[in-house]
Amino acid sequence: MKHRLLQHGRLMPALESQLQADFDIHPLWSEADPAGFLAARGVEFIGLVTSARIGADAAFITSLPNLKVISSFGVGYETIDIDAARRQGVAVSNTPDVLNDCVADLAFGMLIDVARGISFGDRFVRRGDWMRNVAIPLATQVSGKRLGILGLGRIGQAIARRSFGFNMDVRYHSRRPVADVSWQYAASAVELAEWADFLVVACAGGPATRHLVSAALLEALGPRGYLINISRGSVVDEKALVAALADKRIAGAALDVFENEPQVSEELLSMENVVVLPHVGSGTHETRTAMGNLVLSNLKSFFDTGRLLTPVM
Ligand code: 8YV
Repeated sequence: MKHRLLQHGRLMPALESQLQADFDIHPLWSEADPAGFLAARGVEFIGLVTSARIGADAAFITSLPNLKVISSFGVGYETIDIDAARRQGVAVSNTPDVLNDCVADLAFGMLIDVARGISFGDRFVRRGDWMRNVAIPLATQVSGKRLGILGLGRIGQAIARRSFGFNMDVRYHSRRPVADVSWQYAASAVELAEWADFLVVACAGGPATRHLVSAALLEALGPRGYLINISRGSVVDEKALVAALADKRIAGAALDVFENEPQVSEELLSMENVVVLPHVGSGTHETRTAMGNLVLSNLKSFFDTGRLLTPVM
């Protein structure tokens, strides 16, 4: 007999097909009245498949009284109420590690883009400014500069390693110093920003890091400093960021995530020294396939052995 699972939100077609083949899975999005459906039939489900974007809040989890396991697509799990899951004895897994390289690649690409003006140069050529002999502004060199990393987890370390080829000096700030790394620890996020030429945000989202990139931190980053965010929009006080960019109190920003995504403020869209991307840190065939496989193998492992491969707690 196949295990009865609920799917919260759409997933990649290949993953949806495999879930349908392996499980008795019900797509909640097909319900006209999801709350009514959960009230009537929530008891049926022992597993939930969701994603970092959609998550599962406390009310959602309690509407599934027989739930045993949540397998989530994505490394971030701030949208899942872990305390509620724990209270109900529900095991939760995410998809860490398989996306480290992919997200770190993009972070570095964004860093080079905003410093060297790759997206800007592309727009410049396409709109005919080169032909019209418009002066080409000089950019900022990347090699040899100071790279500050906010959050030296698995992704942060993959970003730090990429700096070797660019001969950059790396420091980081995390909740606490990380053992067995050679990069210097900065005592605070503001101290790190003060030192850095490029500040890459790679910490987890959620209430603990909300607006860690504050007006004061941006002030410390300064008019020659660049902000790169591949973590969560919530980490950056976006109003403060827009104000700092508008007043040229920082040099530029490259953002893959936003406070209110998919909405991006008109101010950010109008700035030439801002690179904007649609939350695609893990968005390659290779990585999304690996994430999907980990969603499946976590479920298989849980139902076979009672243990998840990559539990979040
Ligand atoms: C996901 C992400 O693509 O892994 C995460 O936490 O933010 C992305 O890699 C996406 O959020 C999955 O829903």
